[in-house]
Amino acid sequence: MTDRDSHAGDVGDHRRGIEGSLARELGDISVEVAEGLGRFLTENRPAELEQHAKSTPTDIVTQMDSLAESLAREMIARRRPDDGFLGEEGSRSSSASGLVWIVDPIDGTTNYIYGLPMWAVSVAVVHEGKAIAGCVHSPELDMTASAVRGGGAVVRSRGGSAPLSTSACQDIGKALIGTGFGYSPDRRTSQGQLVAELVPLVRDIRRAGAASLDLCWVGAGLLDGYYEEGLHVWDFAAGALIVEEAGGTVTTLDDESVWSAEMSSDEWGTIIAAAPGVHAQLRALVGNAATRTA
Ligand code: LIP
Repeated sequence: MTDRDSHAGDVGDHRRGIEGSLARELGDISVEVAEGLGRFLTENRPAELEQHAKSTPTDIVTQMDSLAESLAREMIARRRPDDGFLGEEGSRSSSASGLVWIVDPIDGTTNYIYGLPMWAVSVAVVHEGKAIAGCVHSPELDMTASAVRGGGAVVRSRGGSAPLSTSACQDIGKALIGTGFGYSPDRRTSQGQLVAELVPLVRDIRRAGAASLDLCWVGAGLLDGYYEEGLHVWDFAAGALIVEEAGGTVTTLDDESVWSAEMSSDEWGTIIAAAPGVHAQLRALVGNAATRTA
């Protein structure tokens, strides 16, 4: 394809939505950036991490979060100079192309600080507020999950690769459900009360500490569902696309789409991601429990 053709393809894609070779190129870039940050974060981890509190004393950012976000911005700008950027640690730039890259450089920062393996780099690119391609890469778990809208979701791990598909679970009482908790004590109190309501009604609960990984595990059928209140778009943009392309359903508690042209940095309400056989049951369970514990 000549440069002109690729630019023509760019313009055409934007008018009719992003598809075909551009979507695949964006998917490749999301994997390249996520894995590049993964190498940086593991190979350059210092003996001592500088820790600064954000919204609460336990909501921490390290120098590695900030450095990785800068690296993501540089890598993307080299390949897609006209695209916008929105990062967890404050990087923002407007888009001249209609595409915006949304990056959580370390999802699961607490796990990264403690040396627990459940942390990941999450990279997504959105067009008109809807993820077109995305990647969640976990260096410590040797896992790279990625998806292109309309092209399915795949995982590469331990030298092999396979398509992702959500579980066949049809009964919420036998469902393994992931969740997470916010950083504010008040929110954690209500989230703790809610999870206590759910525990006897599902198979079990898992709390790993990284939304992007929880979402990948729903896409892989390793969890039957996941819910969490108070995420930001950088936590879920790539993982939600992976769930959808793996055959799962992702909505808000009110059964609304999680894709919004706003794609702001604000906190979201509760997100429900699940295999199709239990999404409605999980949403009802969480909704009823939230009403009882409000
Ligand atoms: C994390 C989320 C996780 C939530 C954690 C934390 P961070 O994001 O991915 O689902 O339960 O409390 O918010 O702050 O590590 O990027």
